[in-house]
Amino acid sequence: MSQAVDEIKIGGIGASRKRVEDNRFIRGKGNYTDDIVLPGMLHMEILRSPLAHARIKSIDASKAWDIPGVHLVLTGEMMATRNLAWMPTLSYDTQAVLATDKVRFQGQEVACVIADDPYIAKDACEAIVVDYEPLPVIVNPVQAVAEGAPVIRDDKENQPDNVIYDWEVGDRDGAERAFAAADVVSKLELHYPRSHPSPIECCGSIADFNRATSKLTVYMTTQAPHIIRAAVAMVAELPEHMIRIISPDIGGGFGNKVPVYPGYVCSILASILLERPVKWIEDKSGNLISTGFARDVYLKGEMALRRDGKILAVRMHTDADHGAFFSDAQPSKFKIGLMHSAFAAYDIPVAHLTARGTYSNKAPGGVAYRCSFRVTEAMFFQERMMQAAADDLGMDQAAFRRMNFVPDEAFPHRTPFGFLTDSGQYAKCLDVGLTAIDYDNFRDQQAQARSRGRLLGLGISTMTEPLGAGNSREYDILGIKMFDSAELKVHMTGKAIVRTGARTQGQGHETTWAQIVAHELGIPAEDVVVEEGDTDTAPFGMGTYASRSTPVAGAAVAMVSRKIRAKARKLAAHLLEVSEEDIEWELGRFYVRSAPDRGVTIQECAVAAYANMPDGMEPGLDATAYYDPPNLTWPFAVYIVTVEVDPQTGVWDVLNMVAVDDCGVRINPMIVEGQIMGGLTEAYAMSNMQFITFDADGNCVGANYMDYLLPTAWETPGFELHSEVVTPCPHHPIGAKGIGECAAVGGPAAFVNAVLDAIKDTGVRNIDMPLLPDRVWEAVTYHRDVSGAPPVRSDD
Ligand code: MCN
Ligand code: CUN
Repeated sequence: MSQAVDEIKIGGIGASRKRVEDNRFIRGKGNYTDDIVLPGMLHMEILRSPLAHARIKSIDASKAWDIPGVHLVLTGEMMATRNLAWMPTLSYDTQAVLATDKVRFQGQEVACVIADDPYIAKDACEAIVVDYEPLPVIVNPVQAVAEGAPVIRDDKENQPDNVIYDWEVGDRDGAERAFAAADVVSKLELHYPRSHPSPIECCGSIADFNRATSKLTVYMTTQAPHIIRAAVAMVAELPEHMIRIISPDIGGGFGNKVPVYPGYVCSILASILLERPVKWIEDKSGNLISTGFARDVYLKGEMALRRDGKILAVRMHTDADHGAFFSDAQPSKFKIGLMHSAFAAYDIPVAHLTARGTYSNKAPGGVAYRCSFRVTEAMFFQERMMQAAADDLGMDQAAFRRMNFVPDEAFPHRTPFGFLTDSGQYAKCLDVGLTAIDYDNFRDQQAQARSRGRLLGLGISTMTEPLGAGNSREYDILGIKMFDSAELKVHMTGKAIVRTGARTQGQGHETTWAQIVAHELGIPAEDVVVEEGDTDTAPFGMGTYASRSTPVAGAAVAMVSRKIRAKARKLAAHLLEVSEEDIEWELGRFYVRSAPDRGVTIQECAVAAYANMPDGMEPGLDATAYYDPPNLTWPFAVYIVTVEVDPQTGVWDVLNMVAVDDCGVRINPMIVEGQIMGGLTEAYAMSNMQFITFDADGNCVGANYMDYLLPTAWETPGFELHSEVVTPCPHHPIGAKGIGECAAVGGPAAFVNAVLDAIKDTGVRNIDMPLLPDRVWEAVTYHRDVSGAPPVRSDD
């Protein structure tokens, strides 16, 4: 009889284990960057530009220097003498650290004050006099390429205009032929507005340079400590071993904490100059106005269709507004991220995508916010286009999708843009979703309601998305290949510590990585401590974003556990006095094949690694694994929403929302559900209420929490989650696929599709997000599309 330990009881894979990190979080005992106080620490505040585009004629900081308690005032001019006025971005562009020649967006960093406390520093910022000469402002790609447009990046050689790149992928001629042969061509044009991650904790850093040891320690909110270490080594020209980046608890990242921000660089330089620790903590308006925006993409495209509903080809064009600096963190060779993952769920023979990126007088942004490199925009366009095409054909929304899905038996499947998808049961997921929402019945209700003047709508979004940023053949950032790592040390008592190159920001890695170790070794999850975020102790990794932790670092945890098991097997053979070939493994225990009662536990092997190893064996039981995934992971999701729209006010309410996610094997089902609910909440917020944009002068409109609304439990609709469909990832060691971003990526289209379905009789094809009541009302009342693209009037 098996004597294996019970996996669920020890908190292995499949156990909805409570999150261990919550023990400290719900007691208020988390340790965030702003909680850290170092002896002799000073405080830094940033002076930001009130104008979106202006020449700097002069900066007079003399009054700020005179304020008691001020230790240092940094300006662009001073940075320039140290070659630090500009820094490289993760997209091979440059970004101003502190402005020298011009300011290029409202909120841009102009000067910094370092003082005894943050209040003195803030007052001193206000005492700095900057003489600006206003310049014409650009807030969208049309203005950026207009005849006679001012050149925003006149600091750059070989930059005669505002175009950053023109890029294309796919088969132009093939698409041309398919469109010529189509029965129906369906078209759609829309704008995916800027959105903002708004984590509870803003960005920040505490730089601590020790002249005696020449070591620089930086505590900061980064999602990717090792990338930051590489960037600091480049910018500050310090050797890597003298730089230690520590990312303590993070109060939400959502992509906001991937880029390198000027505040980090300034606090580091200030600490080097003053030889004292310098803390910079961004405030909420600073965060909303100047850090890591997402999206701001204009998408248009068309679909070539056969009359029976078969999709023959897709063509897409995107205009991406990157703001004043191209600072996206993304795998460098794809200029528009993974936008070309669009339509991966559908069996489409040919596709072509063109993309142009332009500068504008807006904060740099584009890629961050639960997005996996532009996948959010890709899937939004895809699912809006699918609905428009089905409507143009007069076909049922579900039937049209089902007919075009990549069928289960077609994997591995090469998408027309060249990705390889490897697994999924798309039709089955759709069926689960349709049953849950009671599809046929709802369509009847909808027809009846319409006859009484009530507007009900149903929106579907189905998608597979590439999660897991890696393999190193195709993906790199700043030339660094995208793999990840895990180190596992099993102590003498069989307790263990695991470290990875990822960095949890709320996703629960401290809980789930221990579950992977439990699954592989039979060591109870509670006996495994997880540590991430310190470059002096963690093995090298590329950090957490693109939902890559489970696909890459999580895989490394499984692989390092297997290395430990391989060594433990040798120890077991020694203890049981048989040869290794005669040993069998069951969870938590090795035994002799011919005598299953004779066995040793993994804990007994751990003791032996320190106290009774065979002659010639290296003592200890620890290992490191670097994992380079063969492919991305491709989870699949079906989101279905029903809504009622009030034609008098344009207000819409969610009636029901069903989510069917297939992310392969779920390590911790409860955490996965939390991730989905969080993502759906963000999707709802983006589609319904979150409004941040720019007026014609480049003023950021909505950079406060009165306008940019965060839904609370009160506003958030209920979600019904389904986990019936599990298609293991064929190349992942435990069959898991990423999940962190799915719902935020696929969710928005379901909400928007539902509202447009409700008002279908008006002939309106598009309302740009957010679907604010006035926009919906305008569409219903005047039967016209409503654009949300900037500029907006300042009084909107
Ligand atoms: N998980 C699981 N089984 C799976 C897949 C994942 O149990 N098959 C678990 C993982 O072990 C992990 C969590 O779900 O605890 C998310 O895993 P994964 O999909 O690998 O995503 P990451 O850990 O890499 O998280 C990044 C992703 C991104 S890119 C953004 S942005 C985002 C998100 O996660 N930011 C978040 N979710 C967030 N959730 C919180 N609370 N805070 C953020 O800042
Ligand atoms: Cu792009 S938001 Mo997440 O990948 O950190």
